[in-house]
Amino acid sequence: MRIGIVCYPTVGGSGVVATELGHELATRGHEVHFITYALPFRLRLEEDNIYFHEVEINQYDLFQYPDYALTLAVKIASVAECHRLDILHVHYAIPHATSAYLAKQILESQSHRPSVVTTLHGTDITLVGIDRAYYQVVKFSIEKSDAVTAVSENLRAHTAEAFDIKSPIETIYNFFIPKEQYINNSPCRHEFTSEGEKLIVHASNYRPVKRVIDVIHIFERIKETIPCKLLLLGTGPDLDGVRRYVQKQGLEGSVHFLGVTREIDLYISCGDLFLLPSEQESFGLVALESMAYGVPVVASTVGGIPEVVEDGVCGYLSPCGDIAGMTDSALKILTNKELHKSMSVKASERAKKYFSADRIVPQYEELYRRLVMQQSSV
Ligand code: GMT
Repeated sequence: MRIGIVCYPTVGGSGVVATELGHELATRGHEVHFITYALPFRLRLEEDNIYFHEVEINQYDLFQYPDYALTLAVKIASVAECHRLDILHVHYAIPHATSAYLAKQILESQSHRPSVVTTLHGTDITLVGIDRAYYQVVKFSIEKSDAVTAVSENLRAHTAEAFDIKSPIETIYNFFIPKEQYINNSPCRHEFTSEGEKLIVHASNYRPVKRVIDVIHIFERIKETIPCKLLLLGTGPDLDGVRRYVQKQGLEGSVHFLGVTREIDLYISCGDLFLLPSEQESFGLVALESMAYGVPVVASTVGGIPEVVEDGVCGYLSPCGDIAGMTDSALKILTNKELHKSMSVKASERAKKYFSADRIVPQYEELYRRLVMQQSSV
């Protein structure tokens, strides 16, 4: 099949999933066209069957704000026509699903038009989509897609209810492929810890929804009981506040700020525990990444996290904001070697069994085939 993928090219989970899906589809023989405003940061253009089409950002003086949704629609229409796309798979509803609808309208007179698949990732529904400024257009664009998927059962149910969607939304979970060289191997652990110290890791986009300050509060409490270090990956609006707090508490020697890195796997895989105390998380890709490397997760019982992290098996879940509960869970795991080992093994087994590319990618291929058949029978 010829498949167009629209996603955010930045470091967020939706862009990562879209990019890796594109690569998996390409290795399975499909022709994959990425359409976005910059090269997705994990895209390997040198690989077979992968193409990239850049969307221009219009800087016309009259526009106080760039009109990305429109230039994206025009680019989608032109790529779809030129490369006879069968499927257009857009990741993150805003504005991608709307631009896809518009592109299909532009192509109205064409005999061959792609079917539009919209994958909802989380904040496009729970945070931004639900905002009154976007609600109507998000509902409309979901309803006009030829198929809609959500990355967890929780997000599927939430979307159907919040947007009163009667048409089916399918749950297709995210997947993750761990890098062989970091499985059971932590080449850089010694850079952050001394003998006998535990390493706790957190990675996010430092938005309020991630509650990164809770990570620090939990870490402070763990540190009162056992020697440990904290590794913080990523960047975002709350990072400065976190840095200030770390300084105020005199924790600079115990907290490593690594910022944005392409080598996230290298660092996640060397942790003893991953902390994810988010207020909302439709899936929690980073929790899956940790599990795949055998790193147990302590997280909040929100959104799709319980579908990914099996409570008491691959880590522990507590209500959002329960600093004491998450601290106890973390200490339980970090002070009991056998428990840590068994959670580590079960976490990687679960990641492989339910969230591998081999399990998930065929579900997308099956969906695409269904749509292509429907289209050709019209
Ligand atoms: O976490 C974010 O706000 C970024 C967002 C994204 O687009 O990358 O993440 C969402 O999509 C990820 C991939 O499907 C999920 O793993 C995240 O849980 C989800 N974030 C939220 O729901 C807050």
